[in-house]
Amino acid sequence: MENVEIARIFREVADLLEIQEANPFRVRAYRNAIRTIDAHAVPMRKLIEQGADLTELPSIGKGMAENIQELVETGGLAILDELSAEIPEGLIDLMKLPGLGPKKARKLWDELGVESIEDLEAAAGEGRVAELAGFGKKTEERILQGIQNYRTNTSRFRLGEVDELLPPLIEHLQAVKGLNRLEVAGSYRRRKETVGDIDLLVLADDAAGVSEALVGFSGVERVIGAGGTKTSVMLRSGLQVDLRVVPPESWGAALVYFTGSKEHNIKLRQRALDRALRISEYGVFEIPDESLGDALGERGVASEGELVAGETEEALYEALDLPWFPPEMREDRGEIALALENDLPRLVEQSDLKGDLHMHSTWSDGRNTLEEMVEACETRGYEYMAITDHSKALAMVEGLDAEKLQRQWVEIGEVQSRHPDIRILKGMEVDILKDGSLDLEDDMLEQLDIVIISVHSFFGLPAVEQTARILKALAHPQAQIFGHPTGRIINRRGPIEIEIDEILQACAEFGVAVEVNSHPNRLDLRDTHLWRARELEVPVLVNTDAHRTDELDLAHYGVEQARRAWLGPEHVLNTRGVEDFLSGLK
Ligand code: DGT
Ligand code: CA
Ligand code: CA
Ligand code: ZN
Repeated sequence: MENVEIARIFREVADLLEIQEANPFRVRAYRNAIRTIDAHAVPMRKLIEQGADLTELPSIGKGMAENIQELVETGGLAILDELSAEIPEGLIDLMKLPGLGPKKARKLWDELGVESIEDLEAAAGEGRVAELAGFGKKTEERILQGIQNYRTNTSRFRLGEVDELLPPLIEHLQAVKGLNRLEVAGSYRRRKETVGDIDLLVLADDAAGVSEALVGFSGVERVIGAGGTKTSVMLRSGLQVDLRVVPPESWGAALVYFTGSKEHNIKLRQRALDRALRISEYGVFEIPDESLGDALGERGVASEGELVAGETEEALYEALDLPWFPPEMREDRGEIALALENDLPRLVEQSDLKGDLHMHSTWSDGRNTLEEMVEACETRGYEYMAITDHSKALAMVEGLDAEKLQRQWVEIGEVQSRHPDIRILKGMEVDILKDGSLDLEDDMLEQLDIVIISVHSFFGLPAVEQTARILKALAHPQAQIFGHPTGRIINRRGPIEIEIDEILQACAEFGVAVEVNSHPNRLDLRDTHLWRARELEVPVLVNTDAHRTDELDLAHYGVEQARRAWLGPEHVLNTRGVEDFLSGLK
């Protein structure tokens, strides 16, 4: 850890403290320390190695010296973890925009309810930012420009971001006369956790009309190319959209081709060639005898041959003696070989879920009351659910200690009697402390129906230490579910350093289930890790970690990642009825 990194982390702490409107002296202590550290020629780690007394440096008091020591020794800072857990993640992003410091971010949060870059963009687009005292029209313009630059620099979009950006465009296109079908293909359709660009396919009577409509969309920043059946534009959000107009007899072939993945397509092409067939985005064609083995024919032009299939995906696959593949499976991870040996597995679906076992209420950092969460789960047709508020280590979100937890149980009892149709399980998201112990007394843990254990601090521990910490927590007799196991926030915070295979093997050994946290910023465990969990027969739960009733609807993102790992309902514990579910937990 170099001085610049220490300074950067302290700057982040100071910003977050300022957002929190913490004591100004505390904020200043960090800012002054930053100046000293930035200016010091010798790395702090060297000084510590040499046993120097850091408090002899200007503006470094005892607390600051301890912080530096903690950073150098562990790579992380508990106070930063705590602050990040308390403040909406999106708000931290706001401060990466030029001209937006903590004071302005706080003001946007307080007065306009802005909690993310998307919120800010919407507010600025409606002119609401300019109306705030201290902002004005110029600032608003600078903010919009800043958002654009920020997006171009983080080049892949999270699936959840795309789901916010796409609907207005799709609505706009669907208003075009004679547009018969529209489908988003590419990685978006395969439900990859991040998306590079958008591949739109349309079936339309008037190709030029669709192209014009796309170019004329209000969110377009510039046109990359337009001509014939292909149009590409860059949206102001930084998202590129490639649109193709497809003839009806090729619809299925285009859908397969542009859904990809490229690797899946290559396997299909090979299989076609083995059958003397040629495959393209226009269809599957017979290769005329005279040009066999020479895809370009003698005159250097592809001789088309007879169209065998192309109108539907099913027909295209059938021409290759293959079943239709769910898009999530089209990653060339052995799906074709699997199909040749067996019927494809029935993948888990959102409608299989019978309960959600990870959510917060106003008892800790949730927005809705416990009863509102219960009602929302009932509305979604769940048979059971668990309230899993934070434990006391997350002091700033008012995590629950034993006494408060017992008071929560009284309320659960009351709410349960008012809502007899859904089973409310008593749960908690218990922090894994730095030493791997759990943040709640054993006798309390024993009384809970659902114990999720999660990391919310010391994200920066070195791999050996981090793995040992988690292994110890997993071995606790009351640990049932490992929540958002890697702690990553996509495009923002990397995963904690753990030996994932060792961890999953321990889960299998101890009977601990792993969560796929469905929040599109997390998707944790990710698809490849879920794949390994399946191999090791570690039970999986699809949870939302909802902090508001509407976030209960995010479950589909978790289901999609489970499908990418070929998980069926038999692998996902919360597809079972409540008694079976509970007996499947440790
Ligand atoms: P992305 O946009 O980076 O998230 O990933 P994709 O999978 O959407 O890739 P993209 O947008 O470059 O292309 C869309 C699909 O088009 C891709 O999944 C498969 C197909 N494709 C693109 N290039 C090739 C190629 O060179 N060969 C074959 N067979 N297919 C391709
Ligand atoms: Ca794409
Ligand atoms: Ca593309
Ligand atoms: Zn958590």
